[in-house]
Amino acid sequence: MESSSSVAPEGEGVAKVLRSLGSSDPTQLEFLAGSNPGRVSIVHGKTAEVTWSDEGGRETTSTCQFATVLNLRPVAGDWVSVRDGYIVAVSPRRTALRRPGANQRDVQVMAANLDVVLVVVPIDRELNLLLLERLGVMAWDSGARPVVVLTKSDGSQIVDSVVDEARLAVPGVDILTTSSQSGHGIRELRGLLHEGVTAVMLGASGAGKTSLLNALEGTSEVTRAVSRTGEGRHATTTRRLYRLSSGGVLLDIPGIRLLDLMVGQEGVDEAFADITELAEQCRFSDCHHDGDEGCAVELAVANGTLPLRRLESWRAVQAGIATNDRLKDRTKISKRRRAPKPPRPDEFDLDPD
Ligand SMILES: Nc1nc2c(ncn2[C@@H]2O[C@H](COP(=O)(O)OP(=O)(O)OP(=O)(O)O)[C@@H](O)[C@H]2O)c(=O)[nH]1
Ligand SMILES: [Mg+2]
Ligand SMILES: [Zn+2]
Repeated sequence: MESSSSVAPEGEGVAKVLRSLGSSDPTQLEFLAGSNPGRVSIVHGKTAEVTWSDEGGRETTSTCQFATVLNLRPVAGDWVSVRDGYIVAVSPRRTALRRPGANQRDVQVMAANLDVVLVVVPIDRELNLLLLERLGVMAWDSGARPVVVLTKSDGSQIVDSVVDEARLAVPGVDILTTSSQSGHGIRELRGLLHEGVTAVMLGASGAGKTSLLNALEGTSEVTRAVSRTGEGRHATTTRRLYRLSSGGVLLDIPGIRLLDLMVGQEGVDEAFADITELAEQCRFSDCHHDGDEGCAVELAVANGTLPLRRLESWRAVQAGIATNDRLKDRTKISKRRRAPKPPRPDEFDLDPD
């Protein structure tokens, strides 16, 4: 989008529509002059469903084509400029949830402009700490605020100790427990999703994401009994934005597999704040925490202040980053286009297009 022709939306009617679409401050948004401002709720191949406002603040939801020249490929949650049934520009993304693309060389943006990433993990079976940790990293990487939602609490006898366990895997992240069956925790969750908040639910297939949406809204979007392995059957097959009665906006997306999780270094430092902090006391600044002399991290493991599992997770995540970096280098994507106020500028360079 050329900055010279970008304008903030005008008029209280328009602002009202944009707030109802999840913007806490419409004056911070940018759209092309001479177009209508809107938000993508769902993408179908080469078209997108967009809810947009005309100059008078009248709202319309319509299927829009993509202009031939478009700065980014639209995803659910994108703010877009609409003209004559076409998306003519995608506004700069404040935050974005990302994962590797189909051919492993791209990064796929799954959802844009999020305030909160709900990391949804069920606790009716043994808590999957590895998955929780990786989802936490991905959530941090998005630039939005992660909140862990431990679902299916009705199926656990040991909720409190599971919460303690989870807290170690995602230090500094708020944790909610919910049951879509009994309604436990749903009010607290609703409290997070007030006007001006856009949230996405990130979790494995069968974690109970769509059920949360239904519990929040009293709707009946399709959910499905989990198969024994829990793999390979997705009840939700598209990413769709829902406007909640609590005023916020919630994105339901298909389940993500452990295999799909990618990370950037920024998310890691926050997700592994315990290790980052200890690392400051390592003798060498480039310590690998792997047999290096004077390593404070390994010392902490040895004297029991840091669980070994944390260090092992950190190593696994580092190995993943090294792989991703090599892949990124191969794509030779320029670092020219940067957002004006970027929490995560590199996302623009990595969009597959
Ligand atoms: N006991 C219990 N079961 C639940 C709860 N929430 C969801 N389930 C069940 O778990 C299964 C999967 O729930 P979904 O909401 O479809 O899961 P999802 O995360 O949306 O799955 P995908 O759309 O495939 O990603 C369904 O059979 C739900 O009835 C809960 O709080 N308690
Ligand atoms: Mg679902
Ligand atoms: Zn070290």
